[in-house]
Amino acid sequence: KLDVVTFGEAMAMFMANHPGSLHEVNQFTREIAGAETNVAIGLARLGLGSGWASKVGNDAFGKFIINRLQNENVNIDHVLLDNTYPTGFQLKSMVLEGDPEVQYFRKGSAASHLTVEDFNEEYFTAAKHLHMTGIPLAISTSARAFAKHALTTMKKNGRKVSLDPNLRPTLWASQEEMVKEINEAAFQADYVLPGLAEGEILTGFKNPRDIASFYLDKGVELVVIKLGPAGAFYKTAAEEGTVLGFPVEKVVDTVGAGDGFAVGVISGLLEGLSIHDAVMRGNAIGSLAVQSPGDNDGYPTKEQLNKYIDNKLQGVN
Ligand code: KDG
Repeated sequence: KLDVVTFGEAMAMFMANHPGSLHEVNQFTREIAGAETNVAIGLARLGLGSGWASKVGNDAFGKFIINRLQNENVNIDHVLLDNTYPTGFQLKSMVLEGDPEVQYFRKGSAASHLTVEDFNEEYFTAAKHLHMTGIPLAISTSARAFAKHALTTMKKNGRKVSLDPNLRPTLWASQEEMVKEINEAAFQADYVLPGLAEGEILTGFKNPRDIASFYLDKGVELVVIKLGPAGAFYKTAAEEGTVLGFPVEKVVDTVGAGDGFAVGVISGLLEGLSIHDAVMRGNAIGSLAVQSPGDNDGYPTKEQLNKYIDNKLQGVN
């Protein structure tokens, strides 16, 4: 039984085992990357029915991704195996502070060959909720068509849709096209979850309240703007507020925090929490994510999450 479905490109990820420029690193650990698979894994860890639809190459990386998702209890009934195109991969550096360097090897990947014909309406509409990001809109025209079709089909069937812009300027031909395409999709979504810098690029506004109003005016129900360590700002037509972030002693790797945040917000809203508490759950998972090296290895089970939130609220570490 699916609660949430998502789709996109998963990659094998080689994470540097020591700091330095990527071209100098000799040792890497293989992991799985992909914004949407991160979200699918995070939701499944919390016990939700979570499905991910895509295409992977019929190769070692594709099999690795499938095995990982199976082990994480993510439904992969609509992951297609492609005999022609390969699974993409990426390298990620280790940094002592700031964001790591990421280099992609994904052009022409199996996932970028997703087409509208690969879309399975029955599979998608079996879920209550679609989570999508801006990345499939960027990787190819056929994947973009798939993404738009998924979004309109889910809306037509009365399902909720959340959209994380996940701006990846290097995957787009121009900033203008990126802004236009992502906003067009965001206007159809129910929940829009940008980072503050992303919101500024997409709307031209600097203030979280103005960024949120830009989307609310277009019919979006809820906008949540990620403020990094400061937490997040949320706004609907009826309410708004800021939820403080969870303090973190040592940031190990920032990638995957935004996806963890989405896991918290989506699962919280599906479980009927107030917006404030769902955003707090997002902050909690985001703060756990930055404390571990992989994208998704810090995401908690339900029990770990509840314990973490309770301890933080009581001021215990
Ligand atoms: O959000 C994390 C992602 O950026 C990472 O897993 C890789 O999906 C990815 C991408 O395309 O950048």
